[in-house]
Amino acid sequence: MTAPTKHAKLVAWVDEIAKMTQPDSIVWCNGTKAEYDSMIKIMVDAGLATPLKKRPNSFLFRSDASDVARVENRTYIASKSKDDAGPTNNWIDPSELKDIMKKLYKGCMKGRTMYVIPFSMGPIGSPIAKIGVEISDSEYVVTSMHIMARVGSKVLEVLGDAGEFVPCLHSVGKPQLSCQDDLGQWPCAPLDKKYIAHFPEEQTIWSYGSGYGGNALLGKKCLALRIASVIARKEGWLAEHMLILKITNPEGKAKFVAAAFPSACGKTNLAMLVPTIPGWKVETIGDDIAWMKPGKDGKLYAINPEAGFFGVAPGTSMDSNPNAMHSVAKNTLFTNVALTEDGDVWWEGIGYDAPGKLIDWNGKSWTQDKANKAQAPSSHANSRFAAPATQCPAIAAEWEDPAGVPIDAILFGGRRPSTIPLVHQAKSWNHGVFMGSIVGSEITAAALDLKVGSVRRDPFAMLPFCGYNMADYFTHWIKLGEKTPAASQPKFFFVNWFRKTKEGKWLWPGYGENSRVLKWVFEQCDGTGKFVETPIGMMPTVDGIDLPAGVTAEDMKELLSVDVAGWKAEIADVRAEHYPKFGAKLPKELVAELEAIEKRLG
Ligand code: GTP
Ligand code: SPV
Ligand code: MN
Repeated sequence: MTAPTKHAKLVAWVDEIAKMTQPDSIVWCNGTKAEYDSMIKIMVDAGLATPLKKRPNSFLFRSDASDVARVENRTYIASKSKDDAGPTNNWIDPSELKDIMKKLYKGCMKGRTMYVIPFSMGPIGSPIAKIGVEISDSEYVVTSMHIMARVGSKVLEVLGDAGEFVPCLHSVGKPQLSCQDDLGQWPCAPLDKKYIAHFPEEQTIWSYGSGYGGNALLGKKCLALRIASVIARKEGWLAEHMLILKITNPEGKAKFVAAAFPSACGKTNLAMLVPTIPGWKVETIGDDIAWMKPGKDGKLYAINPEAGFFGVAPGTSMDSNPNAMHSVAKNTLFTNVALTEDGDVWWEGIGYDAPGKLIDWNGKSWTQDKANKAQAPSSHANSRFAAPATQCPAIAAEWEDPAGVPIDAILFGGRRPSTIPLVHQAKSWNHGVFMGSIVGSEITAAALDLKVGSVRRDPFAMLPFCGYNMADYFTHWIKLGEKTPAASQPKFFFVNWFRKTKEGKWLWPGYGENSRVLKWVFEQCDGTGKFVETPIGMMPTVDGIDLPAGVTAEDMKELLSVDVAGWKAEIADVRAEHYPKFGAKLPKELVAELEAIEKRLG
């Protein structure tokens, strides 16, 4: 196929990669529905995709057991200097890594088609958007990119013959086989051959051996977070692992909230929340990534660079997240959930019992056995749906506005069964940066190689996604605060929906009831909230947040009190274990915040 572009650099790169990977043919993707349908047909014929009778134009995929999530220990920031990757990233010398990967890429697309996927993160042609071109030998990647990014000929038009793009190379790493030859087996390489590599100085991404999510859809975590964070630091803006929502009070006054929670800690759910408080409205702008730039008025303006949701399936129900359920009613790709006999999907926490005999995510027959608490789940804990953002009934009118939305509040959060209260507010920008820098959360199934359940520090929910030295990232945030006039600064909050009782039950009902916390956040931004000063920051008074049904006054007191002993242990851990990782690069402002909170706790 001749290249549908006169962009010499792009054509030369595609040539070079084709010589190395030796595909049977090359297809330039145009982003049309016909193209999408033809890719789906290839995968259905090859036994890789199952059409879902109950959901129009929707398909189920089952991946390989080694390929169900991001793999953090196979993800690399290959900057020239190790110090630029910093203490929290995996680093290899870029030329050494390229040598290793070139050997793997050599001939790796034999028997397959090489797809060239031009995509835009952010509305096509908008000054805030970034263009990437992904080369991939996976039809699953092509169709998923159609949903998650803006793909096709229009992007090439904007690129012209000399526009800038981020080259993103991807292979599933299973050479000598076509999609048909995969015999219905999800193609990928074994774990020790998987590499998710970033070359920040060249702004290039090389991914090998995985076909799943953030490892393979390179516009998302690789470009829009790891590479974009490097660009953002240089240019004075922020690329963050944050949802963006619009909240409107009964009087029609709106505010915009961004929130950074680690993977599988509730961003999609909060972004699509249906408030339980009458008269309040929440609308979705983004559920995973925010690019925030200071506007002329000094405020941070945020856009969602994505075009779809790649959301966690388990736990999603008409009760917990009806907007997500409506979003996945059609045109959706499901991966690693269970299949029902009548051609629908099912997963743990979907809100009703499994109807009859299912096929689980491993492809085996599975019947629900409620008496057996140890029964293996039908769906992988990190099973996901990919659905177009336009299908969300709560999508905000502003969601594609290239100007972005002015952010009033930034929330941090994580899964913390104890110590961290339901909500507290930072006293200042730097206190907010301190809060972000110490985020801790129980590890979830969103990464394959980590021990689920143990608490780890995940600063700004960016631990797996910051493309440079995390200490420099903290400094970048501090400096941005210095440049932002006080009146334009967002307020910073820390939330925790995941407190548990001694018996292991949730202390807070979460989901739609989180609107009560959002209401207090709104009021604090407006100066009308009821709050008290505490050693850890501002907190709601006992009557500052209305009690949801089922939460006793005693529970609420526990949710809204400062556990001084717990906090002393928390802060001692920051001083002894967390902050020392960053050495001399740790900004002095954060040390000052640490000393101040130690003093306030007594
Ligand atoms: P990524 O896509 O990995 O970045 O995840 P996310 O941060 O968007 O998390 P998501 O909203 O998909 O939620 C992950 C899991 O947490 C799901 O199983 C949800 O049902 C559950 N969850 C979300 N919000 C709440 C909440 O308020 N309370 C409780 N108990 N669980 C929640
Ligand atoms: C995450 O892990 O934060 C995700 C899923 O959003 S993935 O796209 O696979 O990174
Ligand atoms: Mn995420």
